[in-house]
Amino acid sequence: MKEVKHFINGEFVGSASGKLFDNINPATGEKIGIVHEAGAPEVDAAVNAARAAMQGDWGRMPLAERANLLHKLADGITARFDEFLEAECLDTGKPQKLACHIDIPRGAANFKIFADVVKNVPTESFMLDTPDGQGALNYSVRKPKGVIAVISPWNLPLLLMTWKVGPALACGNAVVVKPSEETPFTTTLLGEVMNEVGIPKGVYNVVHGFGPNSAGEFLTRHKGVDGITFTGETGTGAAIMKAAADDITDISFELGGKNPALVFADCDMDKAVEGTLRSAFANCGQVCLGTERVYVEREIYDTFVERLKSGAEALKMGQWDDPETDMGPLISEEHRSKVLSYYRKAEEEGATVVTGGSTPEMPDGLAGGAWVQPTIWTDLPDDADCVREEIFGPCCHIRPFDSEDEAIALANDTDYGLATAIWTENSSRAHRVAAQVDAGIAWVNSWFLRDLRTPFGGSKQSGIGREGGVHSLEFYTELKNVCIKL
Ligand code: NAD
Ligand code: 6OD
Repeated sequence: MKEVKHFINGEFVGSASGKLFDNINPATGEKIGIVHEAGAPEVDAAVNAARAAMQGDWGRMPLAERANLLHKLADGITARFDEFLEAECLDTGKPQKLACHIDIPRGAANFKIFADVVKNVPTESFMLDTPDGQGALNYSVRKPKGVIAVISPWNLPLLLMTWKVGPALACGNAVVVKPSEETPFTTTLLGEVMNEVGIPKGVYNVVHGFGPNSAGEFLTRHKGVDGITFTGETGTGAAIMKAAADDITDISFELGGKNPALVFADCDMDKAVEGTLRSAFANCGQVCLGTERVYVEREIYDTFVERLKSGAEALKMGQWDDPETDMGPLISEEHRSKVLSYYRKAEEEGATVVTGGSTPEMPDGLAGGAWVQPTIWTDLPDDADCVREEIFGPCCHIRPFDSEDEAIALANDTDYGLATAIWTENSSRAHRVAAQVDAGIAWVNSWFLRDLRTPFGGSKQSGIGREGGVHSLEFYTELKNVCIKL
């Protein structure tokens, strides 16, 4: 049983209140850890440590040295790959097949990429004409924003947390991270690596706890925080935005999605089926970029539905360390109740259940876990809740379309705008459709293929701002213009 403490000013500390909560393995339902819950004193201490780091060695460190440390940090994660892998898989139940290709390598890559990005950012300058003919030189200076609060979710814990901590540190900020209460392990383990590689004390701090009236809210309302970067549900984003409004604290939000996949008759069917199996069921459907709405051109609709059904039924559920396992459980019993309530609702709303729709029989040892069947529906009306609301489970609804215009209109008929996957071998169509779907990212003949130098984020209710590559500097730095009269 692990005891999970906060990581403040380079040290692992418990809560003054003595308040603890359980950490549950979602695959088995067993308790695997007890976690200290931060109150206002721990959040204060973490923010103060971060502020002191900004005023100390970290704040004065030359960029090249900082970037070098971030490369060491990435190497430190890789050196302890198996520990990170086990910690992440126990916390989430996700299969090692997924985590060893995505979660852990990205945890390291997120530090390397931003260390390299910041070293190559040019300084903008303009010469201004002046009446005396001498002119004035304008140039911009970038400064770290200060203390950044990072609030992260449970679905890709290390990946999504480092996706924010990487650019924050590369830009010279100090951070206080509040990981999801469901997944405290890897964020805490990263504290050990920070110390091992010599990141100065106070640069990376972690406080554990919940959202409202707990560590999350105390952090987002803290006056010592200069920026809040949040990944999670749209409703939580709204609550954090209200908290941030009191002090006009800057925000960057990556929120929910109800993403469409558009499958045209001119697609490569094998690729489209394989890609949609991943975009609907990877990580047990708990990926914000997942495609819970699948639109298929009518002439290939029946074949596609049949092939997706066979693929879904072939997915093997099991323990994280079984190399054959394709799909783990949902994150918690509470989340399973939510997903199962949508499974029931889909039937009430008139769905034909193509496959799944319930809970699977699991063997001894896994029977207490949060397992659900991968589920495919057809025949739901466009205004059904199951078509409009983010479910965040291994499920999708498939609906036929008859023209490109109809496909685009269906794709955009949503409050969200995070991602889309377009399947077509017609490159003109690919460009045309990608341009018209309202989404932060449009994948063509792929899904979750990420170049970390590109802008990432959502439109509409899927987020505010873009991060990735140089775009991350918009949030993690403050720009100042210097105007020198010559
Ligand atoms: P969540 O919003 O419930 O929680 C996210 C984090 O916010 C947790 O650490 C939680 O403790 C904290 N929190 C909750 N209420 C808070 C409050 N009032 N003040 C401060 N902090 C608070 O999200 P989740 O259930 O952990 O994650 C799933 C959601 O995240 C889905 O909606 C998914 O689409 C979204 N998500 C989006 C992206 C993206 O890039 N757009 C990526 C991953 C997940
Ligand atoms: O790949 C990323 O950088 C990213 N932010 C992915 C988000 C996945 C959502 O679940």
